[in-house]
Amino acid sequence: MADIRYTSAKKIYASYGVDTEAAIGTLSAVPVSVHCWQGDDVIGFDGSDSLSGGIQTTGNYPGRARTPEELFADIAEAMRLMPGTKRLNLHASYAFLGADKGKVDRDGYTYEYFKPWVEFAKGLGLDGIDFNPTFFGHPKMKDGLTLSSPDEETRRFWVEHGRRSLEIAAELGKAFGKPCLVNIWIPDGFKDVPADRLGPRLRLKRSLDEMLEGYDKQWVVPAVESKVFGIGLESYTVGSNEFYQNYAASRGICCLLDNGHYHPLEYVSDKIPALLAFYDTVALHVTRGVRWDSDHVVLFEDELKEIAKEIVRNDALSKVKIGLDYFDASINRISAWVTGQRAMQKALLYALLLPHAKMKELQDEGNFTELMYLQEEAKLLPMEDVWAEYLARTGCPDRYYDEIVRYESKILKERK
Ligand code: RNT
Ligand code: ZN
Repeated sequence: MADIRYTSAKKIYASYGVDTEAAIGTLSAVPVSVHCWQGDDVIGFDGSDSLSGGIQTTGNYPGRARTPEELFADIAEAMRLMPGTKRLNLHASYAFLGADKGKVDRDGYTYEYFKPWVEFAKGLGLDGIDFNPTFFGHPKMKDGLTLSSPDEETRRFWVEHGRRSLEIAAELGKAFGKPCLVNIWIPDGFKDVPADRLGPRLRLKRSLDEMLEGYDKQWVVPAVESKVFGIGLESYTVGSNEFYQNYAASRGICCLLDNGHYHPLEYVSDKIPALLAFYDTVALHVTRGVRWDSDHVVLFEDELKEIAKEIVRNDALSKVKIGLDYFDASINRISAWVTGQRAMQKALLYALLLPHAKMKELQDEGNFTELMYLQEEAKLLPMEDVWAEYLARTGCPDRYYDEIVRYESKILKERK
């Protein structure tokens, strides 16, 4: 049955000039960086027991991973249900400190503390590890500030954490023979009307320059992530979009666009080609904001399709680094992980199955009537059959909900 359906879909797509075999082949090779933090509500291993820094998880569904062992098991289970090429996106707060816990702080982290992750990721056959210094969930944030703090000791602590993170990332890159993306996001901002908006930005600029001095250009790709506001930090964000775009452009590093980090009528799908006109690399945090930067589970929705279309039709699959960033604690966390990753994969497949050359031609000819007709036709083409074939070839179960239920009743239920 599946065979018949795929054969028929292949023919239908071919009649539009689309090669489903090529689409499946391309999709299986695109790396998607899967965030480690969906499994434990962004808490980490290094001492924090709650989230701070303007971000929040909501919900208290049972089964949160409370230990490194539990998180490893959950990631392995989730990844088993995720088709395609995967990388692991790690935060520094997930360091294995062992006997050094309580003795070493984030300004003293080294690659040693992350070796278990490397072994783990290699065991799962992952493409590599990406890394994030963790500038939140820590007592050294002073008055909500880290790299932009006017307190020199605080600022230096975080600069050192950033430097250490870049060093760790170089080792991670070498370990997999692929560059490691290091995303810099800081929560710094103010709840209420600031008295000085420039000062913090000048300090952030200086801190970033100090952090990035001499980083390993072969193995590390640094990126900066802006946002509009955080919870409790509504009036001012030091690391705004304009700040980071100018910083990245002037320093030859990369921008990371999180699609929850803009005003609701601004679209990251439109920002991708704008940046591709100037940058070789653009990084993404794919998320889903509902009314605010809520980090809901990514779903197969219009804006996600547009994002995927901009990556695919601009031949930018190797230029755009796709990473996931959502955290839902109100449903089974493994299901949340898998659903979001599959939505990203579906969106990429959707985009890979569109007759882009023909559509561009119609646009350039000014034939907007036929373009609209074709865009509407394309929406109902039998992508489901190609998706099912893709899953079968990657060995991933089609109906993964049964697997979620099994793991929940066997493993998660035991976590009281
Ligand atoms: C926060 C940013 C940031 C974090 C992760 C955990 O608003 O999106 O990327 O979600 O680093
Ligand atoms: Zn993000």
